[in-house]
Amino acid sequence: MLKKTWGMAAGTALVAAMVLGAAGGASAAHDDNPSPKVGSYTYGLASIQPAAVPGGDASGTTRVKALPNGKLQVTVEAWGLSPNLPHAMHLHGVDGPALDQGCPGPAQAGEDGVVTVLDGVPFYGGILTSLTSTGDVTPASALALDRYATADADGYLYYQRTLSSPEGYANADTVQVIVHGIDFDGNGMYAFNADDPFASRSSSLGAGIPLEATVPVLCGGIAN
Ligand SMILES: [Ca+2]
Ligand SMILES: [Ca+2]
Ligand SMILES: [Cu+2]
Repeated sequence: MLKKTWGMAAGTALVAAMVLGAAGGASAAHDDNPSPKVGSYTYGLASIQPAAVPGGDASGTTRVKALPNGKLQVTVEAWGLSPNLPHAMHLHGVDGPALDQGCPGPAQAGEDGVVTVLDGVPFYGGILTSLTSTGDVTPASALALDRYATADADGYLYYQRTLSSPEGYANADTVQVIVHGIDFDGNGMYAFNADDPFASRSSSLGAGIPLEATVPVLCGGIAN
């Protein structure tokens, strides 16, 4: 389980490194938008990691629904995640005019063989909204793992929350939904394990954060 010490440090690092300003001017229409008042966008969530990365083979779906009252309902369903662990999830977006870069894939892993959070940023951008289950949803909660949905013993995760005024609203048709967290060594926690080739590594967000806690697993968006 998470240690509060690095969890807090992680939040700070994320804010410093990744927060983008309010999403600007996204106005692109979407083929599946059923009405001008209710925008509902359904995405498939696809695995990001190369096949050689243990625990990276997951799948899922998500629906981002802009309600007429200005709220945003986000639903995430996923299979094949690391079981019995919380999974940080965010709406990511690229700031500026509607611009969707799609999702990163195995090709973005580079020499270390893993697609880290920062490897994916050129594609999915920074964090617009933290998809926590309770409390704050700003980027400050990016790694508040005690408030994220937990996958069950089979690696199934369900999340639904109606957000009052999320930054993701303006970009509801261009955001990427990213699900994070792989228990590489299967020991039931996100932690450093010097004996494991993957669990021994640090997150791209900070040397004190285990790669396990932040590594992106699933990505979905309009470009999929
Ligand atoms: Ca990499
Ligand atoms: Ca582990
Ligand atoms: Cu994220």
